[in-house]
Amino acid sequence: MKSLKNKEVRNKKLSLSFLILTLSTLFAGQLSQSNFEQKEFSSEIKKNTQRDTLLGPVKFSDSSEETSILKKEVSKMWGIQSVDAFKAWQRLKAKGNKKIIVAVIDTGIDLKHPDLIKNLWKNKGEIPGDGIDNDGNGCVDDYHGCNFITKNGDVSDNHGHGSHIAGIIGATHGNGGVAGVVPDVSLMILKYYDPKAPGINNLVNTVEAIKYAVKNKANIINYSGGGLEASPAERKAIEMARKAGVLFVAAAGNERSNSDINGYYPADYKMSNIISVTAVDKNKYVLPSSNYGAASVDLAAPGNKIRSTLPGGKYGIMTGTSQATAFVTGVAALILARFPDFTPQKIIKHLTQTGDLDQRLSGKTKYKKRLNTYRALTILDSGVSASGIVAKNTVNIKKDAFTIKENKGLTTEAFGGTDNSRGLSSFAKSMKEELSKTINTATSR
Ligand SMILES: [Ca+2]
Ligand SMILES: [Ca+2]
Repeated sequence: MKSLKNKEVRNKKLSLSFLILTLSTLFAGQLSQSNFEQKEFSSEIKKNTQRDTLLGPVKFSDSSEETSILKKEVSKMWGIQSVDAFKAWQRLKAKGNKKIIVAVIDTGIDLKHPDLIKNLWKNKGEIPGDGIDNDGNGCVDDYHGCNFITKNGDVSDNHGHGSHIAGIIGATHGNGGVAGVVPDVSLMILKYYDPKAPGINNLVNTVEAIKYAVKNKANIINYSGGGLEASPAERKAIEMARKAGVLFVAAAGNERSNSDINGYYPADYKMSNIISVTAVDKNKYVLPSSNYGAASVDLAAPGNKIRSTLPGGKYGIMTGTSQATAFVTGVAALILARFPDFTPQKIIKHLTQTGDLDQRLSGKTKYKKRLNTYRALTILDSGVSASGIVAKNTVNIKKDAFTIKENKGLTTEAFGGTDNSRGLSSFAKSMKEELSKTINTATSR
């Protein structure tokens, strides 16, 4: 009976395993120089030890042109408004720090995008473009990151998902485009998925990307993807990240499913360095497509019709827990820039304890909290021990869980991110019907 029920749930999960994504592209805004000054890390830390706990209204005292452009950017971004990021940037001067490295494990990035070009991580051990693996790490010319499909530094994005996620996290401010949560940051681009490379094992590439991020001293890993089956190799890689003090921000998934019953991985490994994120809309309701779980999902963040960067210097809208995850990653980077000694566990504590309490999240997330940037940076220790924040280290691996492996009758491109064992947590709307049609091709990994 139970297995039958589980089977039904899984079938339901799969038949609804799509995510509504709308692309509406706009031409790139005029590139202008960002005037944000890079402060010395030490003075930043010193300054940031001052704790502002006043939660009054925002005052727009800065009338500079830069602020004026930023306000225009933010006016088109409901998510940024919703998470109180503008207040944190203006009042606390919380802009992040280039020393904070965020690994974005995704479809790559538009390396030339005016909003992203200044925030790309640089591998100091590698000479770009000489065709030689200078640092001997197995990836040739991995200057801004690595493409695990081609084993080289070509991390260009021919899907759009990765560029979108990178922009939510770390688009620079003030050029008239979009505003990232953390405008000063180093984005390490790790490409695990390419819609134009059929037959690639996304899970294997994911595991390699996690290891790369840890070895190259990323502080935070953003993983806006996942799959229905747990992987010991993936878990081991995230364990390696945990030991190295790397925070792992993971999408709860878009399976319309209760994650307390049906795991989605890596979000649901129940490890102390993983924070699982679901998505809310402008009206602060969890999206019907988003996974939820009173025990499994840690935090909610904006994930519906989110405006960010797209390949070709463009901008557009996407929806899903992927986007929500990127918001949380951005705020985590702001926290780390402000409190450099924070462990992943303490960052998770801050994110989950300081958010906006909302009963609409009851039964949907563990703490009924929605991400709030300003509060995460100003409210300290609310008396809950770090060990009380995350679930115990017990893995509920579903032995019979399965995932979509084949994509019969479809091109890989049309099928989006689910042709292998790890998929993106937001899909193009056009893929919706195709996914529904081919859902019965699912087999175990
Ligand atoms: Ca290399
Ligand atoms: Ca090289």
